[in-house]
Amino acid sequence: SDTSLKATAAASGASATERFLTDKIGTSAPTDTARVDILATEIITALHDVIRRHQVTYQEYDALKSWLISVGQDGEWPLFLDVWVEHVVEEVAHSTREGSKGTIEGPYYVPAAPELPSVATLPMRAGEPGTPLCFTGQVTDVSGEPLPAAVLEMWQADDEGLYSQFAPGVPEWNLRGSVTTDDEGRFAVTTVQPAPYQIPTDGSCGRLIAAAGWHAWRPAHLHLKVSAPGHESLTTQLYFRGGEHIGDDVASAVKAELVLEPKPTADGGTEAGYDFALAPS
Ligand code: MBD
Ligand code: FE
Repeated sequence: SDTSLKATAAASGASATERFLTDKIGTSAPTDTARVDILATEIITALHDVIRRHQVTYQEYDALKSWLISVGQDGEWPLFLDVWVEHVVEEVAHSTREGSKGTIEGPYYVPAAPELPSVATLPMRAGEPGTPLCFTGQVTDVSGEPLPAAVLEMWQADDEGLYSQFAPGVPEWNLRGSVTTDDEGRFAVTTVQPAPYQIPTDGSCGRLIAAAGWHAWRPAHLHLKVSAPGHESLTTQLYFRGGEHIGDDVASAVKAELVLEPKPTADGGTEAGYDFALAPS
């Protein structure tokens, strides 16, 4: 494929940083002084402990300083945090929540995607590459009562692993939509199977991965935000049984409950079902 169309660190990092500053600023209210004192002190102390335990050198300290500066220059703080930190925040936030499992949001959500009916096709290009996927299911409360007019926001990478609005050359709302469930809480969405996603290798996060001998891959996934009045919104992802990197997601965001069982269809496509149960708010 044409490497000029690959998501570069500069392009996707700058977009993800801009997105975060637009959507999330103001929602992160400052906590009280005592809380900041404890958290900041313990984080800094944890770093001191690593330096002592591993006898970190001045050369390594300067490499760290230079790398931290470059993460900001590349706009890759959203990527770094969502890949290596968010999964623990999500675990802590939702450890006792009833209903379907959530997982990390990641850096590529965009609010206000095109509104679609309960039976819909995600916006896509004519001849969108990839295996057609019919994704069906039902949204209920935790007792199994259907939730009509629940909203299922979906976003995903295309067959090349590119996200619209974060990779160049992809139409603005490609493979993004807000689906409303029918009066039984059901939906049926036609899309294409996403490809596994490789985080940009040409930026600071890529340099860390190469330097540490890790890999840069996430398994193929659908992102979802499911919401209904009177219920807690669910941010989650769904994966595909047997998909590459299901067992070694760089972002540690796979859970056993979130793996779809895709079945081939007569017309050469794939179908998969998933039901969502939302906790009361
Ligand atoms: C992704 O597509 C993603 O979902 C996460 C969490 C991080 C980087 C890219
Ligand atoms: Fe993703």
